[in-house]
This record gives sequence, structure tokens and C-alpha cells, in this order.
Amino acid sequence: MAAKRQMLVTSALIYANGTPHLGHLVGYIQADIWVRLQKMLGADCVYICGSDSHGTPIMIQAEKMGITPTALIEEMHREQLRDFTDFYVEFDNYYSTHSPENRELVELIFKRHLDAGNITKRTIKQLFDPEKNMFLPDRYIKGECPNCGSKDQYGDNCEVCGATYLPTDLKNPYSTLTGAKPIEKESEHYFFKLQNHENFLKDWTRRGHLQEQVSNKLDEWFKDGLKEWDISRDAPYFGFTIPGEKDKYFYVWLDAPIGYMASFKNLCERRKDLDFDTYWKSESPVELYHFIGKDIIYFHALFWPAILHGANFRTPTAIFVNGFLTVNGQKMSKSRGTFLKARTYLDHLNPEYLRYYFAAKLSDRIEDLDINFEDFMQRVNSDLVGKFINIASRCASFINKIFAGTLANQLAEPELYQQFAQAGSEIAERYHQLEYSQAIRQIMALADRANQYIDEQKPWVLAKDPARKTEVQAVCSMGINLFRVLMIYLKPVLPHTAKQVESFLNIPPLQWHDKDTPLLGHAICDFKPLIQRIDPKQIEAMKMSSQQDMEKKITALETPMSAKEKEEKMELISIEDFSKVDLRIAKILEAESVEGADKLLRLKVSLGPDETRQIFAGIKSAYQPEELIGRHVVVVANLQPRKMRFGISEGMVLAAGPGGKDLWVVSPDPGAESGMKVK
Ligand code: B3M
Ligand code: ZN
Repeated sequence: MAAKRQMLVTSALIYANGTPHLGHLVGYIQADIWVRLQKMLGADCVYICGSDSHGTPIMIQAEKMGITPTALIEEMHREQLRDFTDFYVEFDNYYSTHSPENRELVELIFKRHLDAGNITKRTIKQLFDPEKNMFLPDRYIKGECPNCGSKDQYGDNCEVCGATYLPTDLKNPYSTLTGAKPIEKESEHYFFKLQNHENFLKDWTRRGHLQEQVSNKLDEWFKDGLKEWDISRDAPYFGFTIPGEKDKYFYVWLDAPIGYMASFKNLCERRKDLDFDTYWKSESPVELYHFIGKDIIYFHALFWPAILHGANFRTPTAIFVNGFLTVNGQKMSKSRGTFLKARTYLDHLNPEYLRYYFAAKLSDRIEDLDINFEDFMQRVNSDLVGKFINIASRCASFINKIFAGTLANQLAEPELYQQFAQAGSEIAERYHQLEYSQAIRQIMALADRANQYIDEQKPWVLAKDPARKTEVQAVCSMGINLFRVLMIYLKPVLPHTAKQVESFLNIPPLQWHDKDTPLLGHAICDFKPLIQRIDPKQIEAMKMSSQQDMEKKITALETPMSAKEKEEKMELISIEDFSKVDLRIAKILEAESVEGADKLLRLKVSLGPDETRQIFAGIKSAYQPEELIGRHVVVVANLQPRKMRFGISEGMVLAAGPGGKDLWVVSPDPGAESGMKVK
């Protein structure tokens, strides 16, 4: 027997400060379909992923939530995995870049490059937030466009006139974290000398590892010249510290792809049949494939092969790049309610609809994929329900009712069956070449053919004539067998339906080669409806809840304004506005720290004789829990309850001061009692 094909497949690691949206899912569903195909074909294919857990945005997000970065990335890891799993994206390991395996590999790779002379150190100037005491990544700097003067433009380009520039060119720049005016400050950084690998890369990128469009893009970059890559960041940062340094960290983009190796290494602990070195040594016989989005080509097609090659590891067999998702031909937009989270979709619709729709539209080109919900509904209803499932539902009831579930001993139309079985190698090839839309087109043409066969044979007419009973069994068994072959072909796309069909047909998990052996003289189970039609109301409901989610998020995440803007925007409120806020005296009954949240205290307060509330207050930096018990404070009593990781917070305690140790809760003079209204 030929040796099993060994493959390692990865999907890009999503940042651990959020959960996937529909745009992310294009690439994950594409990769998952591919992996499932390889597994069905009998390959030993391992699918690796994880969360990208480092970097400034994760640190800032945790800070805003009053929890540690570790608590945040753990929570996000759980939620991301839950979302992927519910979309039937099935990883062999879903790990995190914040792991001991990754630290060890990053240090090893860094050391190999240091020794090989691929790393250099030099001092650079960067913008620094003097209030927050930190260097500012470009996305945290805004100001007026040096070209057209538009306000609130990001540090690298203007959304109004399209000009690109350096953050230092902005007029009246401010830090989006504090509103402070950034200053320029020097710091020493580590650089990876990408240009040392120019010859290797020029050769590698032309050896069939990349789609043609990608190779062409790379040619442009080669023309511009390869530049040194800054791989370090100064504290405060969330990541791995650079060995021998105290306040310097590896840049997240250095350790992120190494996270693929770390995730695999972690899996090797559990799967003793896998050997890390066999997979990653240079000249490894294993095939390595990375699925990524088009925005991260530079990192995967230039830095990554150079990093691997220079550290004496194997390089990728191929990198598959997918485009973005557009909704109704436009970028996903929060305000139009078309920015859909995976979870919002799952709350309303069957994940296999989306898997099918994406498959029906995906090609091997790096084009954007558009979803139009009208088209989505029609496509799913007419193809999946109207054509595919229909074959089984038209035939199963006769077999179940008249023949006690037993299929005929022979095929009524062996030639027709052969046509179906023979199409399998072409369909597998189309999937393998990432031409999913063509595979689906061929499968649906076969489904049409199967329905045509049933239309011609009319089992419902035959069934009325007792003399033609065996013909009914023959025709319907034929129909079920054609359906089964189509299920094999659709299994990479519809893994959940495949499971249900396997139990309906009373058979072990379908493999690709099963197409060659029809089910004869076999007892099947009762047919239950497999896929429901989409009701337009479900889509409306999903759009509505997406809009609501976003409105909540947008208010919660508004970026801080510059001091000047704050002044300009200071608005006066009416007495009615003020009276909407129900301020009340509360007595603190209990206070304790919250595990996983370094800024929060959990308080139990009384608002009068028969009302107690739980409130999470961000005052831990200034108080020991014990010293608060028994104190009277002021709370906002009619604040919408907020669900937090630790429980529900049912109000807000008022406090004053800049923060940290300098924070004081607002207390009434002695005499005020809990429950009294503050006016
Ligand atoms: N987290 C960027 C992204 O989510 C980054 C990918 C890392 S892959 C090693 O697009
Ligand atoms: Zn401009």
C-alpha cells in the first residue's frame, strides 16, 4: 500500500481581543472544507490553529475591561473556539501563541538568527504618549491630515483625501488613548535583516508555492527593495520578553506564525504518532499549507519563509490566499448593520447554509466574496433543499413504508450510477485546487440528473399498482444510492448533514472511495427532514440583532477625544436630563476581590431595607476590600445591568480622581441612610 499522504494545514490565528465575524469565516470555512476533503481521501491531515494572543490592542482592551491580559485571552480563546466549533470548523488543535511551547520556539529561532548575523540593533525615534508613558503604535495616533486638514485622521493615511504619510507628519496629533500630545522619543530596537534572504526569497516565491496574483504582488515588493523589519517593542506590552532584555518584547508578528509550530508541538503531546521534527525539519517530507487573508501576505510570503529558512526549518509547501467578504457589494459596515459576528449569525441561522453559500462562490482567485442575503436564501433553498435533500425525501418514504426500510439487491440503472461515481475524481480535484464553486456546480448538475430520473420513473404512480411493487423498490433504491453519492461529495461542506445522513442510511462515516460501492440489500432507518428552508424572517431577525449589538458596541468603544475637542463638545444638559439619573445612597455590606480581574471589587450593597445589589466597581487599586465594608456611598441605581464575565453588575459606584491609588469613593455626610435619593 502507498504511504499515507502527510499534511499539516493552518488557518491564520485571530487576535484574542475579539471573536470571529463573517469575514473571518470565509478563510476558515475554505480551509476546513479542504482539510475534510483530504481526510476523506485518506490523507493523514492535521489542522492547526489558535488565538493570536499578544500585542498592544490586547493589553489596552484588557485594561479597559479591568481584567488581566491573561484573563482576556483565556476568555476569548474559549469564545473563539466555541464559535468555530459551532460552524463545524474542526481543528485538530486550537491553541494560543501565549504558551510555553511558543516562547521556547521563538527564543530558539531568534537565537539561530542572532548567531547567523540576521539580527541588528539600532536606535530609532517614535511617538510617545507622555501621560500613559508608552510608545504609540500608529493606530493610536490621530490628528489633522497634513494634506487636506481633515480632523481625526489616523497616523498613516487620510480617509478623506487618501493621502499617505508618517504619524510625525500629522498636524495637532493626539494619542487616542489619553488625548495627550505625543512627543518624539528614542529607543533601541531589534531588526530582522530581511534583505539577507533576498536571493532565497526571489527563488522561493517563483517555485509554485504561491498563487500567481500573489507572486506578482511580491515582485512589486522586490522592486521596492526588501527592508529591515522591526521585531521588538518597548514596555508596556503584552508578549514575550526578549532574552537578556528587561523592558523589551518580541513584536507580536514575530511570534504569531511561530504559533503554528507551537500549536502543532502542543498537539504532539497528545498524539504520540506525530513527531515535531519530522514535520518541521528542513527537507521535511510532510506537506505544509497556510490559509490566510489577502491583508497578511507580506508576513506569510516574505517574512515567514525567510524566518523559517534562516533558522534551518522547513518552508511552506503552499500559501493559499483568500479575499475579503463584502455584503451587498460593499464593505461590511457597522452602521448599515452588515457587520455580522459569527455568533449573531448562529443565533438565527444554520451554519451549513453559510458553508454551502461560501463553497458555491469560492474560487482559487484572490477575489472578494460577496454575500447578498436574497441570493443566499434562494441559493440555499433551491440547491440544498429543493434539489439535494429532495432526492432523499422523494424516495425514502416508499422504502420505509412498503419495504420495511430495505433497499433493493441490485441497481436499477448501473450506468447512471457509474456516471455519478466517476464524477468523483474530477470533483475531488476541483476541491483540491480550491475551485469550490466549480465542484458545487458539478454536484448540483448531478442532483438535477437524479431528480430527472425520479421524475421520469414516477415511483408515486408505480406505487398505486400492486403488480409493480418491485419497480418502486428498484427506483427508490436507485434514488437513495444517487443521493448517497451526492452526500459523499458534499460532506466536506456539510459535515453535520452528512452525520445525520449516515445515521439515516445506517452506515459508518462516509469516505470518498465509498462512492464506488452502492448500498444494496441494506436496511436503512426512518427518514427525518434534514435541512429546513430559510425563512426570510430569520434573516431579518439576524440583521436586527446585529444592528443592536453594534449600536451598543459603538457607544462603548468611542475613542477618547483630544482636550480641545472635549472642550468644544462640552454640552449643557437640562434638569430633566439630570433627573433621569437615579442617584442613591447605598451601604456596602460585602466587598471582595474578583479572581482574574486586577482592578475590580465585587460589592454587595444595600439600597434600603429590602433591596440589595451586586456591583462590580473598578476601585481595587485604591481600597482594601475590608475598609469599605459598612461605608455609605453614592450609586447610580437605574443603570442598565451589565453582564460581565464574573456575573451581573447592577449599578455603578461613584468615585473621583485620576485613577490608580488616587481614587476616592463619593460618600455622604453622616446621617444619610441607604436608599435615600441623591438630588
Ligand atoms: N492575527 C492578523 C489577522 O487576524 C493576525 C494573523 C496572524 S497569523 C499568524 O488578520
Ligand atoms: Zn486628507
